[in-house]
Amino acid sequence: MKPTHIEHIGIAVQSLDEAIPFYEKMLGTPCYAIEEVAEQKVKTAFFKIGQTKIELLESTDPEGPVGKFIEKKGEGIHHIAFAVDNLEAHLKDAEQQGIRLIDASPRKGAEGLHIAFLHPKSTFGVLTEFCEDKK
Ligand code: CMX
Repeated sequence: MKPTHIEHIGIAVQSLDEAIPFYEKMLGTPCYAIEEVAEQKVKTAFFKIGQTKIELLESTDPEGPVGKFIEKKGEGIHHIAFAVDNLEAHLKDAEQQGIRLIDASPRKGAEGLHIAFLHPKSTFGVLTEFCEDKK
């Protein structure tokens, strides 16, 4: 496994309407995209900081992963995403090292990326995402 960089940091928020203006001011850059990912039961908003993005996540369903996270832990950092060149190979490698996979094979995430999550119980409490941009 050898990620190339931190692709994004996901932050769970109650309300994008409240969080977007705050982050625009704090980061000094506009939110450049808002996208609903129905399969993940979230609405996302993106900011670019150098090579890395901040992804704000608002839940669209209390039973979705972000809805449950906020209910349990409150707003805050939800996951960290590493960019990789060969997602399938990284997943195989992770599995061989005994890391518990949430996604055994890649699926489509926001911004057309191919993504897969590793379970936080086998990554020292941090929900970890690998993502690959095939464009
Ligand atoms: N970070 C760290 N720990 C987390 C966590 C997170 N984001 N989400 C859940 N956990 C922990 C819980 O605190 C709980 O720990 P305890 O057992 O010690 O209390 C444990 O994981 C189980 O949590 P749960 O609330 O019972 O939730 P589930 O097991 O049903 O689901 C998880 C947890 C991680 C498997 C699920 O959230 C998941 O599949 N996540 C991946 C998909 C995702 O998060 N999508 C949203 C982002 C999409 C995007 O970026 O586009």
